[in-house]
Amino acid sequence: MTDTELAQRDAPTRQGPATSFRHFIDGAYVESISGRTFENRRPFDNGLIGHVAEGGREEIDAAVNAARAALDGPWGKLTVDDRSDLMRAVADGITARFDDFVAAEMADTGQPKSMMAHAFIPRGAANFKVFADVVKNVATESFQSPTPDGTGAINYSIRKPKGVIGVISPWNSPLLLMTWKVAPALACGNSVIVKPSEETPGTATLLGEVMNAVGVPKGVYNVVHGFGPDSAGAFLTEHPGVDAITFTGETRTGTAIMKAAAEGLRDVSFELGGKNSAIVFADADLDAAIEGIMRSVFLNCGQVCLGTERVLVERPLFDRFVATLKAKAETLRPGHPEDKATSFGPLISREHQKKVLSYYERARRDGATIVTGGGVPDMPAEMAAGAWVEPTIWTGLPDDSVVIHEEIFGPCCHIRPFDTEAEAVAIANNTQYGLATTIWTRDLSRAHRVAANVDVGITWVNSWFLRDLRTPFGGSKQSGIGREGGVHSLEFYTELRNICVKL
Ligand code: NAD
Ligand code: 6OD
Repeated sequence: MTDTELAQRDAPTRQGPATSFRHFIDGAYVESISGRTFENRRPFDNGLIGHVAEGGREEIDAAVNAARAALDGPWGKLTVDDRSDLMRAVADGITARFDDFVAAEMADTGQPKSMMAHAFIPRGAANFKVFADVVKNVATESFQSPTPDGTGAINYSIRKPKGVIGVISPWNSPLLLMTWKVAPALACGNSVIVKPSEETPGTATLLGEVMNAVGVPKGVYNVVHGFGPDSAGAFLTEHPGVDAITFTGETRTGTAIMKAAAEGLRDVSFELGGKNSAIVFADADLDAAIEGIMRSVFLNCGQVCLGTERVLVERPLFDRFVATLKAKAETLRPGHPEDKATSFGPLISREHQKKVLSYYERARRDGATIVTGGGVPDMPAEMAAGAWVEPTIWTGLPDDSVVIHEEIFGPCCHIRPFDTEAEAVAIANNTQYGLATTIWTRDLSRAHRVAANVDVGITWVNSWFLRDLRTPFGGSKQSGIGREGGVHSLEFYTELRNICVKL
């Protein structure tokens, strides 16, 4: 049997009531060495999807060895063109298994099927296509240097892969966020060990089948499941055989990972939390602003790092804006992810539901006016055990409320009036985070001015989450370290080496 046939034979079974999610190491699906597994449950009804292998130090060792051997083997010898072709094949492989990816992500996240099918899964494939092109089209620099003997020298640089990359990803858009890192890492010639979120093991596992099917050499893409502290996540970041770590998740997890990476001076790229603002000026196209802010607050049940939790509205528009957003929010329909009428999914887990509801309670205690929501929706009995919360809008919170300063990561926002542009910018910047903002105005000079003054890595004007994958993506302040996207990803996933030739 070939490796691919073996891996296909060993692929996670999707028949019967429970699916197993095994590690994917050295091109094959493997059981938990310790025999420990944990449950994976559906957020919309808390039903069991299956059991996930829990990785420990031995699995991480095996994955690091496989990843290192891949670099020393055929993978390390491929030309850029060959790698680029393989990345395109991976993209096509995801598309060929589109329904399986949609089903896996939908089960793990509980979000509406339409959202998976139209946005998040196609983006997983697009990530591989974009970086297949990027690596083929980037030149390196060259300098001519004078020398005392007059003959001169030429300097030119070459890019080398960093080596074995640890990829630690979150649950809120699992395939998109994981491939946003895996695709450039592989396109640049690295090998990867992915530690997907314990909440969403599905698509990372499935991607192993695609890697084998299209002929990515074994050991290039590895997946080890598990948790963070004292588990696969921490063991991966602590492993001396991991050359660099790319992480998306909470800011405090980033702090722990950075400490681990300090040992051995390994490089990190961090995409972290946010408490993003939207700034709506009175001259904005109200319909467009409402439509954009509906998405930025409620898409993915508010679990988007770029999402808006603080809406600032110029006073003359304030009452109308609040009433219109309330009316729209009340049209959101929670329901089964496969139901076409569903426009609103659950939170990722009952644990996260508890956290979000604690902020709903805190807002009440801090004196918020609850414009809409604030609780748990009535769901049909078969979904009542799911992690549901209501879309929620507040006004009237004091500026020092934790609800305004801490990332909630739920379908909620506070709307606050402002009177001047300077005040809006000051409020927007009054946070430890600096990920994204969205500005709504018809005055383009003002839009450019405000965009330059809000301290965030990503600003949208009259839009939100419009992504060109060639652009720099990342956060300011405590929202991240480094930029990924287009050629910027090459800065992290490769090392530039200078070669000086005396003529
Ligand atoms: P999280 O930090 O709890 O977990 C993310 C990943 O890190 C998981 O795989 C987890 O198992 C792992 N992990 C946890 N502790 C670890 C440790 N000590 N060592 C190694 N790995 C560890 O984040 P989450 O709850 O999965 O995701 C939500 C968070 O991610 C939010 O804060 C959100 O803003 C952020 N996020 C940021 C971006 C961005 O681009 N800036 C994108 C998406 C999500
Ligand atoms: O679109 C992307 O590249 C990206 N990193 C999105 C992040 C979404 C956060 O939830």
